[in-house]
Amino acid sequence: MVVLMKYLLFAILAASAGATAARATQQQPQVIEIYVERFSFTPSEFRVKAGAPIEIRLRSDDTDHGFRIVGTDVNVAIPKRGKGVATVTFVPPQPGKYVFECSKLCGAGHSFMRGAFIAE
Ligand SMILES: [Cu+2]
Repeated sequence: MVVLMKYLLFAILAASAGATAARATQQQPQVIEIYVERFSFTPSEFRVKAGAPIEIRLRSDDTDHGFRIVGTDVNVAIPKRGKGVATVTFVPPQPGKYVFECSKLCGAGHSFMRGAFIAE
């Protein structure tokens, strides 16, 4: 049942991405929606598949932020609340832990704005 729920959730997210296929295929990225605010990412931890594309959609709930995956060239600006969504497409090349952090100075707690995802 849990597996079915996860599948349904993925199908809904894929549909919202404009995908026409109702069934998940290997080409369709796993979509992760992240809410960003001083001074956290929500969710700040999640799991993905190594070697498969992921699409991370970042939405700010307050000011400008940034999103950088440490050790990669991924670094995007996240516009302030109501000004749009930043989208990152990324393929984790190998299993492991990928740390991400805010790359735009956004206040006193900026350096604590971190998270990580596990590729397995
Ligand atoms: Cu910041």
